[in-house]
Amino acid sequence: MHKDFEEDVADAAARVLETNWTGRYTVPATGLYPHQWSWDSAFIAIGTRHREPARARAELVTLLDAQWSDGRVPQIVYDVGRDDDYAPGAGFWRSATSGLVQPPVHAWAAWLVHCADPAGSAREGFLARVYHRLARWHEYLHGPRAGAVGLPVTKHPWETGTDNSPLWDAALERVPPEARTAIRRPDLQHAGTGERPGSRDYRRYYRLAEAYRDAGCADDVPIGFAMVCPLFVSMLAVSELALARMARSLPDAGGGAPSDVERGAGGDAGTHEATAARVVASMDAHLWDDDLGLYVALDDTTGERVRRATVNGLVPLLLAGGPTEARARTEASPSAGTTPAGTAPAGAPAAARAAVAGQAPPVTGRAERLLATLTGPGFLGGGPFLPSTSREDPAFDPALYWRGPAWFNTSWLLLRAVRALGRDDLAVRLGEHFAVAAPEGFPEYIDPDTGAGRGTRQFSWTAALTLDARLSDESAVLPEP
Ligand code: 9WN
Repeated sequence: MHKDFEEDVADAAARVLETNWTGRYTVPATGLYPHQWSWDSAFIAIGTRHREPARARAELVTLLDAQWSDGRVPQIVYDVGRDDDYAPGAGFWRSATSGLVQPPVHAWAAWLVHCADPAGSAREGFLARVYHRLARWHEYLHGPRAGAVGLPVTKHPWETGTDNSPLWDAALERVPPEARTAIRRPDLQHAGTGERPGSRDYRRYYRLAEAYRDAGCADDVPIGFAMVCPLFVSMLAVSELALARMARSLPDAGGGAPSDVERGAGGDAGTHEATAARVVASMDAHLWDDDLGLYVALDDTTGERVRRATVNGLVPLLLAGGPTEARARTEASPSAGTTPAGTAPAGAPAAARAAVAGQAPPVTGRAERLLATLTGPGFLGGGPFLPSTSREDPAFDPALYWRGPAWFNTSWLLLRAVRALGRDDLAVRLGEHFAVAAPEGFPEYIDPDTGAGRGTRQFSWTAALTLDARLSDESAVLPEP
């Protein structure tokens, strides 16, 4: 692509982020989403780091300032002055934040933000400011949120970030579509007909949110929805590995003596790696679907796997060389935490050693199956863009929110995964997604067949991840500064 065009795109993306910046955080979209959203801020920081690294750090610090005392990082931090513009708002929650959460992309984002400007990060003591808070966030997920197989459960479709994915259909069916709250839908003013969840979905969403709120957002009270999502779990595993990187880097980044870091309240680097390996092993054992060739969700209430093919189930490809290899890495070397940054333990398999060194690991086992599914007829083999729900799933709808449209964050996640695996051909394919962002006005999502924009426009993570896809040449999921 022509260099001037590339610069125009980057400038246009940066302008969207500038417009949506409030001085402390970036709203996902000024009309539809006028508050701070949790995983949006992580993706936004990943893009903003290239041009405004201090602002990227501030984005994450602002979010973490809203962390609850139990460690949870809330789904939404409200601008109470705009409480009428999005529902449910602070009035519903009787709190300045939502009581729900979203996928834990934050530690990974913090590490990427640090790597983009290590000197500025060190000057601000950024890693030291965020590390323990991020570790407490993960402890909340591993503790009160742990389900039957030890993986964190999401208690509401909004917590998955992929709100109306068919993965949640069966569980939602059990929720009565009756809420006590009078439901307002300001969202419908900002998206086309047939692009947002319907009123029956919303009555169930409110019913669940009311039950959670009325239980004081306590996690030991069953509210009728508890789902393990492969995308959420993958983000936790990658983010644990990011915490390990941070723990090792903290002395250099102004975070204190090495002994504090290794034995700090958040746990040492080796503990984070062992936790990541445990998460991956459990995902591997409980969420893999050999017929579909991808990971699926698990219903923690019934113990049943939800056998639907969605992009959520491809995201574990990020765990370089496939989850089996990542697990083998730590099992092979219980002393992994004592190895210097940038090296892998001697007993680690080739895939893990290569991933740590930032080289393409050999593609074997489940990674190979996931790549076959990614390129198969349900996903990239069936059309130009990566749909949120497989083209072969009965619920596939190219216009409706998470039931078919291609989203920029999931294409970005898979782009990072295939780059790390050295699949440049697929990186080019997924990169094409970002070529339509600027011409379509940085839409929230696109039609997976035509690339036509859908949902709201000037959407922050679309702009941020377009910037990152264009400006970052990192090939490792977790690069070194
Ligand atoms: C509910 C803000 C959020 C994203 C979610 C996306 C959508 C909200 C909604 O917008 O969800 O959180 O009202 O639809 O599904 O991933 O974080 O951009």
